[in-house]
Amino acid sequence: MARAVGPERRLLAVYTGGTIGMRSELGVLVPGTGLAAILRTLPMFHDEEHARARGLSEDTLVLPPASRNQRILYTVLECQPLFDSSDMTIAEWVCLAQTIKRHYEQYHGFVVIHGTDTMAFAASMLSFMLENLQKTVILTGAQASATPWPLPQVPIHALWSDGRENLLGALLMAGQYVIPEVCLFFQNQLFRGNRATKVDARRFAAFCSPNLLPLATVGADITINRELVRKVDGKAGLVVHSSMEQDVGLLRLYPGIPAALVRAFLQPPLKGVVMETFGSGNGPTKPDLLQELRVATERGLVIVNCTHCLQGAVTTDYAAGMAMAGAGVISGFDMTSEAALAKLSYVLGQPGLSLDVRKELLTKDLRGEMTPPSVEERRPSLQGNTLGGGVSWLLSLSGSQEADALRNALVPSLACAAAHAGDVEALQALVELGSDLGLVDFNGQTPLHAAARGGHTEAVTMLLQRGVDVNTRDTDGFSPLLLAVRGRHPGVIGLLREAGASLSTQELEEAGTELCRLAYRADLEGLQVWWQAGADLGQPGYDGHSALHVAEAAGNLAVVAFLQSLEGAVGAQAPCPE
Ligand code: ASN
Repeated sequence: MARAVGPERRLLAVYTGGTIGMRSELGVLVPGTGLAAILRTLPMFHDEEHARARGLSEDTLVLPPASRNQRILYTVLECQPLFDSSDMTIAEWVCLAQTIKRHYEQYHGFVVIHGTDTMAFAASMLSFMLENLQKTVILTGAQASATPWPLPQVPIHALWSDGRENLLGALLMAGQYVIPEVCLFFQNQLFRGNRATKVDARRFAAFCSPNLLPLATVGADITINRELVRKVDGKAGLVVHSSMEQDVGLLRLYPGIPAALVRAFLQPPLKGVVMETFGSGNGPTKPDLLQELRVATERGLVIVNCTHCLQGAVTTDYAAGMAMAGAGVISGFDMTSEAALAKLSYVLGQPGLSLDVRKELLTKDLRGEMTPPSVEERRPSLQGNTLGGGVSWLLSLSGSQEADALRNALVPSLACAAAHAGDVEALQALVELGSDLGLVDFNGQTPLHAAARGGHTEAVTMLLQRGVDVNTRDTDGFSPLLLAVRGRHPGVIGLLREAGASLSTQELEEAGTELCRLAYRADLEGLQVWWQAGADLGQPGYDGHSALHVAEAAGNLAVVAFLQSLEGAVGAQAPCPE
């Protein structure tokens, strides 16, 4: 961000419509043409004397001097047709972005005069469409004028119009400063466009930026929050992304929302949805609703979770938030719904990307639109060790093919480490980065093996919900179930059995000797977990003796009683859970 230098700063003001230029027709406000002609008659917007002395062309207006040795000249480009912003769509905003691109070299900065109703959507869309912006783009407009109804004249003429102050402020900010972002100026505050949202239908303070301080505040002095303003990205030229996906939608959950309604909404041709959830990203945990979400995300529909609260971010603090993540819904952190919708449209509109890459992009801050939790916050249990530090660094990399390849190679081992530590949050972070938790590490183990070995029921549940195969064998032929038996984790064994896990013939045959050893040592608990896993406790050991023979010979009466208590004693297997 810098103070603009030079005796003359040229701006293009693109007038798209909105209350600022509306006229009253049959008692209602409709977009009005001729804004430039009106501005020409208002001394605060045009210094006719200077224009004549300077020999400026008819279409160029000039502000009275705002500082010594600098004049702000501007041209109003009136769109045809003009819109109440309620009628604006992605197509109009693409045209707007292309207009800025067409005039990019001729002007130092741009002001977009827009209706307030969808201005936050417009600012968010433009922020993604305009990449490598090196010049200031500011959207502004007016609230409904406070002039008694019906309006005798256009609001910018009306005595109580906020439009004059807003437009003048936007022209001054864009003329005097280089703020290489899409911004929104309203009521003396300059917001990052994709952080702003409309919060009032009548008051002049119509917008706020709930999760980011204003970039600048205008009072007797202008205060710029320099550390917040984005830095220009080298010398890269402006790129306009016109291929925005139009099949994106916004769904607000409410208590008791029927699963059938959610299903109806999530149908093709929809490709992406911003889902507004309760509080810190929580939603109903009804299995039928979660099932609809899961089916949709598995079909490739991208769902981004945004809180419907004005302030705050999506977390997985609650089971009700974790359930959303478990259904494949991506966290939108502290994005406004407007920004999330625009980002979805941009990310899904990019040609030639895989679904995983698109999902990964959605979790990253692309235009200052969100504050993702720091890597450390996301993976608390991986802090403090060398693997965690290195991997955190790698996961934060993007853009280079080598970095992506390296990261993909490390993800299975990292996922296994997280699963073995029972770190569901780290597993979730990997999911949000687009990682497949069903991939195997160098031992042929999936994270489910690691979670089972570690006895972590929560991690096992999450992995099973994500569809990790319950019967995968590692390079030694071991299943997650066998590792849970060896680790003596009855809770995990129960979950795996419910999910359809069974010991293989090889695992069962090899169990005989182990069962005898346990019987000899009077290890009742050891025998019980084998039984719970579905082993035949009558399986003979290497010398043909069964566990019961060994227990009797060793005089281990409790073991004998246990083995005999199993229906028909030896030979019985635990019933498989339904
Ligand atoms: N309906 C108007 C619009 O968005 C509201 C306004 O600009 N204040 O175009």
